[in-house]
Amino acid sequence: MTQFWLWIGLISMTVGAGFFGLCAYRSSSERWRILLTLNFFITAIASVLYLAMVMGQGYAVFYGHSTYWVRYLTWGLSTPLLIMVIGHLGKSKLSTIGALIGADVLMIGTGLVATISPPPISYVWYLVSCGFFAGILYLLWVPYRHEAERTYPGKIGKKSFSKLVTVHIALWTAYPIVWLLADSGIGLLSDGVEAMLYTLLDIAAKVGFGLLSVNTLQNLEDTSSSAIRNGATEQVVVPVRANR
Ligand code: RET
Repeated sequence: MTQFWLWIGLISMTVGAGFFGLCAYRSSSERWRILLTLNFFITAIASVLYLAMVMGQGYAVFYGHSTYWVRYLTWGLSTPLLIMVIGHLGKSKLSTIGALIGADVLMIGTGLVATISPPPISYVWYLVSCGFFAGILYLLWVPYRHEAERTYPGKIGKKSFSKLVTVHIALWTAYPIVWLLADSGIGLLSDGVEAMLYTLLDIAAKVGFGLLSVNTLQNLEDTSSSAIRNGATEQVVVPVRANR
């Protein structure tokens, strides 16, 4: 069962990377190219990870529990890119993106230490990692959302960023829950179910979230261009009236 889900992961990530890569190559504006290139690398990193896991690499047994430690290595690379995607969409301040990436790297790093430590020390590291995760949730929900809504005032901006942040938080929150239920934590899930859940989460958080980010940029651009069109009409109408 584990092998089946790893293959599903490899195929989905490769298709996703091909799609985002092709779109990035064909994109007409810099804003789109940046977004699609980031999504390409997020899925490309994941396909490399799944290829390694399909071939039985990056796997080890620590203190009686088995784990694909290579996941943490690739999460350490792909999650900062996911943060850059949302920062790019919201035109966030560098200080906000920097804080998010800092907390993220520490969350994944301490999560890896939790995974390779024996209990009860593993739970101490798990809690430390959850502390950094709580920092990420705060940064996304408060400063990030407010900055983005200030950049895109109006209904569409508010709706787009609330949806983006809510989906992001919901998906990311599932990872520590799986960790706790799997062999790394209380051991309630078999290796096959763990592989299935992580694969489904990875597909949703990388390919699904990538598609959502594309949809969000499309909505934001549609709103900005209709605002410019409305503004332009007023500028044309006003001088014409004044001349009469
Ligand atoms: C761990 C265990 C320790 C506690 C916490 C975790 C959080 C992991 C997260 C991973 C997200 C990964 C994504 C990958 C996509 O490329 C390390 C499981 C809080 C949030 C989105």
